Amino acid sequence: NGNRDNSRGALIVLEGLDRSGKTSQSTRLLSYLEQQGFSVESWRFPDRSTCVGEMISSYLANKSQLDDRTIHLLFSANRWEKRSLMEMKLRSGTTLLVDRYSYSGVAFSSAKGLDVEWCKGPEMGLLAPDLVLYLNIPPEKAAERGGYGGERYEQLEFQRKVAQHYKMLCDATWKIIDASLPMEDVEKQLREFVMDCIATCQIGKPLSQLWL
Ligand code: Z5A
Repeated sequence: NGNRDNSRGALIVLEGLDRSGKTSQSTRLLSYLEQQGFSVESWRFPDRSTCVGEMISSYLANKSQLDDRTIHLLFSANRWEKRSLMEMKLRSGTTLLVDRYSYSGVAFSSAKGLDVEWCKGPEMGLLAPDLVLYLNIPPEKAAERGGYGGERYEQLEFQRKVAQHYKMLCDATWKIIDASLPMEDVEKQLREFVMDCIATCQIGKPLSQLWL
């Protein structure tokens, strides 16, 4: 790839509740695509390695308290600080597999009671994903997987609300996958969607902006 003018990498996002299998599937997809010879990277949000990411991490670990709007804006800023790098990678032909993105931002904050449109505001103008893989799992079933850790938001009742709020964000770029199936079956479905998506980006699908 990379020899046609408008050829680019694909922006592929994995979304879903805590324990839905995003990290596992993104690792599997990464090695599959590497084996196929694609230029590909695996990213995740929050990116805890930046200064903003450290503030988010401390909040999630309950080591600091922040107003709901403040933490919402920090999650968003954490995506904005990676936007130009993201665009550069995509334009140079690298496909990005991104574990959580703006949909997590809006679903989690609106599940706390913030207005959905207000939540979308700071996400507008970020790069729009070419494909969103939503790993769909009943919150009860996700909770059974290894149990929740001690982070904020890792509570069944709250995850139920988040699931409802995710549903409101579903658009044409979403594929909903049954994530309660065995890992191999989930992976097989994801591979097909991903390969199709990469092909359309290679032939020059333009990059677009989110929610504008
Ligand atoms: N958050 C936010 O509020 N606003 C934002 O803008 C963003 C995030 C970006 C931290 O995210 C929190 O930040 C998150 C949302 C909020 N809070 N919650 N909840 P994070 O990314 O750091 O944490 P996470 O996404 O919740 O990660 P996770 O716990 O690692 O979940 P996962 O990646 O989806 O699952 P996994 O690690 O691949 O799998 C979990 C376990 O299930 C593991 O033992 C697997 O072996 C097992 N598993 C996976 N798939 C299967 C299948 N198919 N069958 C059986 N068992 C399986």
